[in-house]
Formats: sequence, structure tokens, C-alpha cells
Amino acid sequence: MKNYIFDIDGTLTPSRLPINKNFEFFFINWMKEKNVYLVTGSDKEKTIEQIGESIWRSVNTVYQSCGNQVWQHGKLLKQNEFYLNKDMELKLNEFLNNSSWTEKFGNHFEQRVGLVNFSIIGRNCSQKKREEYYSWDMIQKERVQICETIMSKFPNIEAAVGGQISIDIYEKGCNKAQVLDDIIGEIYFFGDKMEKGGNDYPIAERLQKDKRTHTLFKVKNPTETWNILKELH
Ligand code: M1P
Repeated sequence: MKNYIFDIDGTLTPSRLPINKNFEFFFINWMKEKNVYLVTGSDKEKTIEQIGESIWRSVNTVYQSCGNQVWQHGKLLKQNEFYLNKDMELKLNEFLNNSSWTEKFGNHFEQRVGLVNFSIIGRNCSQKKREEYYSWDMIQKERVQICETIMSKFPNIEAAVGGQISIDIYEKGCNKAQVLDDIIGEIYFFGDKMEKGGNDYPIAERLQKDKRTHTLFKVKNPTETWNILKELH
């Protein structure tokens, strides 16, 4: 049995933006009679805002917060809890105050279900500033360094680079790879953050380690995903 797993931001939609309407129409038809799963660092509200309620409800399962909250056809199946402790908060605030990226816009800590999303620039930034931070971080690698530092200081937690401006933090092992526990058969996985340190990496790593039959599609943007799907029946 073939199973298709999709990340959302950067894979089905641009980061934090709605899916292209023509792609949405194509995808709704493409996924008929297929086992389709979504896995994202994002929460339910943002996901529905970006891909629409129709896709969100009709796929087999939606894994929000990197699999720490699981929805099936609009019904909540399970969720994990995760909160930062005082030491972690202090360390992250240190990064916030010492970052050489000086423009801050607020909403630096976003509590999601089973996950905390942390952003130096702040989630209240404009789309323009989001793009600017992303380009700067691609060179500076600030988010990769923050993830590495906090994982070495707090061995029970895991941190990964998510979309453009933030990192996802959760309990060790509670990463996107947990979705594979539920899915039997061949896997086709689409993601844009499959490199080491990215939040799609644990899925790619585990598929390779477990020697499961799989195909990885490391895409650059939703258009690339769309083009691949046109050829995949
Ligand atoms: O907004 C949802 C996304 O939030 C983060 O990405 P970004 O840094 O672009 O806002 C990540 O949690 C990402 O996984 C998630 O999809």
C-alpha cells in the first residue's frame, strides 16, 4: 500500500501563506483514492487557514505540532503536552537579547500543543521582514546554532529549524518521525526541510535507518511539489 506524507509550509504552501488556488483544486482531485497524510510544525488554525478546510478534513490524518497533536477527519485522536521550564526560557531569552538580528516584532514564544515555537525576529513581523530574516539566516545560520546549543545544554529536548523565521522545540523523540509509527507500507515523503537540523529530517533519517521502502522528495517550493505530483499517479 502506498502512503503519501506531505509537510505543509514550503511544500504545499509558501511559508505562512495560503495554497495556490489552482494547486488546491489539483491536489483535491489528485488525492482521491490515495492514502494522504499531512505533518507540520504548525497548529490546526494556521493549517486550515493555509490549505483550506476541505483538504484538512479529507486527508487520512493530520499531524499538527510535528505529530504532537493528531486529527482525523476533524476528530482529535491524541495530543502530547510540552512546556518550557524556567532554565530553557532563560537561555532562549539570552539568545533573543544577544542576537545580532536587532529588529524584534513580538510573539517570540508561541505555545502550541506539545511544542513551543521560538522566533528571534518574532512571529508578529511583516511578510517583508520575514523574507529578510530568512535570507539573513540562510547565511548566518543563527537558527541552526540556537538548536545545537539548546540540545547540548538540555539533553531531554529537541529543537529543529521549521519554516522561515523560527525553530520548533519539543520533548526529545517527539519529532515528525513519530508519524511513521502509525503508517504501514510504502512511504512517499515530501518536505522542504530534510537536511540535518531541519524539522523534516527525522522522517528521512528514520525511513533510511529502518530500511523501509520509501521515496523522499526534497522540494524547494510548492510549485516543485505540484510538478512532481502531475507525474505521480
Ligand atoms: O507557521 C507555521 C510554521 O511555523 C514555523 O515556521 P515559520 O518559521 O516559517 O513561521 C514552523 O513551526 C513550521 O514548522 C510551521 O509550519
